[in-house]
Amino acid sequence: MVRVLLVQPPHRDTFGYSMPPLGALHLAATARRRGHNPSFLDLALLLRRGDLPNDDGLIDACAHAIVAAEPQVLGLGAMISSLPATLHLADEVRRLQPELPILLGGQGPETVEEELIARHPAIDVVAVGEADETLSDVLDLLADARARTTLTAGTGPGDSLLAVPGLVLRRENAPHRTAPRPVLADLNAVDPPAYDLAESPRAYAEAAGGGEALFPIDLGRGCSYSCSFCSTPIFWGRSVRYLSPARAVDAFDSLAALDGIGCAYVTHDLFTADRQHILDICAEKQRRGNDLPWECRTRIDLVDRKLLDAMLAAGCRRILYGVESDSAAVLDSVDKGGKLAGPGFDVRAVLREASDAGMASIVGVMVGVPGENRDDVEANLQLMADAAVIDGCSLSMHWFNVTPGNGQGDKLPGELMLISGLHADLVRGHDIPVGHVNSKQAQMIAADPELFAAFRVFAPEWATPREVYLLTRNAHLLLEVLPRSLRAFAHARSSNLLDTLLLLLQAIADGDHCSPPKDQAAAAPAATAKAGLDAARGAVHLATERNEHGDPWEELLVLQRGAAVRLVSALIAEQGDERVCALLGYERALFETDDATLCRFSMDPLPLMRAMDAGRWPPLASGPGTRAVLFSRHGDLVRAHSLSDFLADAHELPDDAELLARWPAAEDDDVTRAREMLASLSTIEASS
Ligand code: B12
Ligand code: SF4
Repeated sequence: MVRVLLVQPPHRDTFGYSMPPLGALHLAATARRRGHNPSFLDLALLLRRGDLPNDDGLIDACAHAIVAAEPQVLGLGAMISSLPATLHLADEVRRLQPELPILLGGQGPETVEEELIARHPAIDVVAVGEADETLSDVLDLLADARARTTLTAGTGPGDSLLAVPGLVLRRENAPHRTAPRPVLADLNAVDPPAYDLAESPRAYAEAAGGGEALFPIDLGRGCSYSCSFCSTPIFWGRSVRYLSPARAVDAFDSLAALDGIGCAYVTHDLFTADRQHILDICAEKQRRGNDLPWECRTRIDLVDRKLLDAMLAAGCRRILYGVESDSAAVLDSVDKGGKLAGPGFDVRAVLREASDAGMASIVGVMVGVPGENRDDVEANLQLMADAAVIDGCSLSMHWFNVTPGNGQGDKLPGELMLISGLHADLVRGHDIPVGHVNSKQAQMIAADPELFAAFRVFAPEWATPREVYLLTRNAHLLLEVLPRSLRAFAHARSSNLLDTLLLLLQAIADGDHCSPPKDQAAAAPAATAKAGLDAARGAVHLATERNEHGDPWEELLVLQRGAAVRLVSALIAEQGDERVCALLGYERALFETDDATLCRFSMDPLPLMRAMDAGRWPPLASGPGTRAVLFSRHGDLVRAHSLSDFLADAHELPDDAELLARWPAAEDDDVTRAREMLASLSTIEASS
């Protein structure tokens, strides 16, 4: 029996929620079944909750927490983004407790296991790929104290571990790879995760600042495609494996029993690969009356209306699609192709169909793909703007980067670069606040381009790295909230979305937000805009970095959504014409009234939208969302009205008292706003 401590190293997740690493909980369950004594320590959770110092003392504090738990074996699980912190942590633990064996696993070490063993002496063993049985095989042997001692001595673990498939370890000071371990043929044989070792979903949600607790659930693994930027098929294999429908619903049942659980997060990357299997899981979930909501990830060319309806009925409420690009050439260049890049496949139509079914979508796109040109990027931004007005769609945009061994880095190694002050999208979350990648980790990354390829990016030809950085940080936030205003503003400037967004983001980042008022009449709005900008800047996280010339470079590391919207709105308000400003007023109102993910589709001023649909002003490629609900906020009270009805009544009844009598829930403010809207709409319609 071995006391093994499985640790999630400190990192910040980037999506505003946090969850335990499911892999570690699976491994713990197997270790327990096989007679060992596992425990679990989530340093990312402790960091998030403020139980660890968020400064240069972080790694030291983490190492002490590990040693205090008195494990006989330490298992660290890393994503590639958390690899530098993990290696730093391993060094510190080794310094404090030299005889403690340290195993590394997870998706971070994928394909660089030898380099890790060769260059990081604190790591004794790396588990390759799926490690459900591997860890326990190692623990069985490390139950022998002598095996533990020889392992950490660095000269060789004795011959016993060499017989365990799926490892890379040190033998005579050189990396040695044991026999490959095939992926598990039957996922039903994997032990259900030991959720009892982790804190509750409620605790995770509270640490993330409230909101809904989203916990991972492992219902399937693997992907039969081979997109060249993606590590999934390499890690999990090119065959798709699932839990049986009965076991899948058992997993939902165990999750549903956890304290505070709000939603299950299906970890499989290609969940709908086997359509019939998903239909069977959904039917079984409904049959058993499990109503836990869930979300999943898949390709957008692997869903259809019947499947979406069945998933929705079984509680699925959101799907993340890696759409990546609206250009077939770009998709083909990264082998994403398939039906998605084929003629006749219409991403927007699928998103609208999902929306009609009532299913929310997240549209993920990449920029900075080698070979991509300005038109390709513009096409992606237009796709995002189209998606943003489809009810239930949200957006995500990533700077293309490589993971070692996935083919891309091998093809174009010379073109990868590390830009000081700018971190690859993969590591977003580490750089904020500054200190997550401390100087030791930054040196590690800079000194080892092979191991840390994912921290480097391709420099595209269509923009400077800084522009790509600003775009990938903020474009999805802005397009999600202000799709119509941004389009209208671009149109008014006779420009496109790419140049318009770059202009706005550069102006904000440079602090050059307000040009002098053009005339006296414009002075007041400009002053208001300036005050708005100044206030918004207070909410922006700033950090001082040095660029490659050593000059201080104050970079906007991230604009919080509210700050991004306020800053850009203020700029548009300053520079846009009356029509653009009216539209901006609507979208700002949508954003500020309530939950933006709902409201931005909801409060479409219908006459304006009709004008837009008809292509009269400004031209839109596709129609807007259709739900017409007006939310209004009064202090903490949010009330919903049917906007079209309310506006229609306001139009029909010029007498405020009559209107209020017909709408008892409405207040004077609503009436005033409706009158303002109608006035603005008639101005817009008249001029369009
Ligand atoms: C859930 C998830 C998240 C969650 C939480 C992750 C967590 N705490 O574990 C959140 C949303 C926070 C997240 C964030 C990010 N994620 Co993520 N995420 C996933 C996802 C969808 C599921 C992970 C999972 O639970 N898998 C199922 C379990 C069973 O597998 P597993 O954890 O890998 O564990 C197995 C092995 O790795 C191994 N193992 C695991 N731990 C250990 C420990 C030891 C000691 C040993 C021996 C073995 C071992 O054994 C396990 C069982 O076989 C994966 C995709 C996927 N399908 O795996 C992406 C994935 C892990 N994420 C990825 C990325 C890129 C990110 C982000 C960088 C995204 C971004 N741009 O911000 C951030 C990074 C956050 C940060 N700052 O570090 C990549 C990682 C690529 C890589 N090679 O490392 C993946 C693979 C997606 C992809 N294909 O691009 N992510
Ligand atoms: S991007 Fe999606 S479809 Fe492509 S290999 Fe990765 S998981 Fe499979």
